[in-house]
Amino acid sequence: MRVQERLDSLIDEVLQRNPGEAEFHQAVREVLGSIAPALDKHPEFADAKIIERLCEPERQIIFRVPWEDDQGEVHINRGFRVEFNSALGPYKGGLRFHRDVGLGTIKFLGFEQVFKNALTGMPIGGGKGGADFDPRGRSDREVMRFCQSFMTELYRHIGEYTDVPAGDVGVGGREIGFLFGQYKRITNRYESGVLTGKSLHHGGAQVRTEATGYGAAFFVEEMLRARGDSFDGKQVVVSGAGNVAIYTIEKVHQLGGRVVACSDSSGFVVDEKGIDVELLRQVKEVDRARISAYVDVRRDADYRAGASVWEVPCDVAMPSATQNEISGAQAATLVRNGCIAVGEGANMPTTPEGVDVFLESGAAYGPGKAANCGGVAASALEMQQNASRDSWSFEQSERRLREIITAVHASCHATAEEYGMGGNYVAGANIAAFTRVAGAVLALGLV
Ligand code: NDP
Ligand code: 2IT
Repeated sequence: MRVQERLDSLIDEVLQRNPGEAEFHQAVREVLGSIAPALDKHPEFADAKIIERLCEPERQIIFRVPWEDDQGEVHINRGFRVEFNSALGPYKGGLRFHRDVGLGTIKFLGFEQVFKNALTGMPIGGGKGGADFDPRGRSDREVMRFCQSFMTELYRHIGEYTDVPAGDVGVGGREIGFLFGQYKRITNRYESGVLTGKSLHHGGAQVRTEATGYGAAFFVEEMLRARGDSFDGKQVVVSGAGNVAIYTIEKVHQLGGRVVACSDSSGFVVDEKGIDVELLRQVKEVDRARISAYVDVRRDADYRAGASVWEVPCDVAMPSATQNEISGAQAATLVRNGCIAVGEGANMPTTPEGVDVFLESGAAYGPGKAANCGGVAASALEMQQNASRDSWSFEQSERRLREIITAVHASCHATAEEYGMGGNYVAGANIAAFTRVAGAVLALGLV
């Protein structure tokens, strides 16, 4: 059977074995659609059924999370941890708290994480977890009770050599603090390396908070540099207004670009003078308010409710909110408006139709597993500091992050060239990541 036919039948098998998990199917199709040339070169991976093994999580944990709100009403949520692959190191990946979370979402994120983590070159496997808990509008005390209940089950599955969660949508410094507090209390172990994204009080690392956004900006800078271009004078649109978006905006400004718009799930803000990061941080991180509050202070900025931020013309688009937030039509609008580069801060933010539009347009398109790997790479640096009871300066940490992103870009770029698909970062990222993780799986024997 031809390699691509074999991969297509594997995709069919994954779809049948995992019904109703549309986002997981999409992520599997994306990777298996790119790696045929790598299998041609490495028939040993097919003989040992490495791809079948990569598509089946090593372990999937689903649990009940009961908690009480401030009025004494009882709520029951569902918690997840999918431990996908540990060939390269302990399972590593974030926790997402969002009302739409289900097993298919966590599996897509865990699958992506395996390849993303392989790309970083760090010793980390891949996993993901979370809950269908909606933190919006909840008090600090409610969030604390939820986190404590969630950890009361999760603690038995994690550990610095086993599985190391971090943040994702809805899980930031506040939640990691509550989760670490409960882990420490239950286990009576000050095991800093069990979670990353901790505060600086508890063994957290400099630059972890900023790393995903900073890394995405560095990755786009590298893509532009490879074309003899730079951020200088570029108009940039960022979606989202959370952790990734805020630090993407900050770094793009430092690199010479101007971010004119950002968004949340209710609408978007356009500020032609450039988004004021300090104000955005105040609105989102301190006040925990909606983005519409930005224009209450910056009176010359515009807020548009219910509209898509991708209508705003830009040279560079940096989706940093959620999966499938750029449709084929929205990608076409971006390209028509002159967009020449896309760097995905979010995981799988572009639909397959949108990806085709970007690739056909010749834009530099940096897929999430490459463009947003700075976050998890900085988590691996946090684990390294925890293991050696050390802490590095901000400058040293940012320098390491920059080196890692430069190396990831070079690896994606060179791999695409090597396989005759120069400029295609989807192929470059998938093949480079697959080759590394497949080699590690194979060498462990049939486990
Ligand atoms: P945050 O919770 O800090 O912020 C999320 C932002 O995205 C908010 O502005 C939110 O708006 C918006 N958003 C979330 N879900 C949706 C949705 N369904 N529709 C529209 N807007 C939505 O999360 P992060 O910034 O950490 O994560 C953003 C993306 O980056 C995710 O895809 C995540 O997986 C990815 N990522 C995060 C990393 C990290 O280190 N944190 C690392 C690598 C990738 P609203 O408040 O209205 O919901
Ligand atoms: O999607 C991601 O890479 C993250 N949410 C960060 C994971 C981590 O372990 O730092």
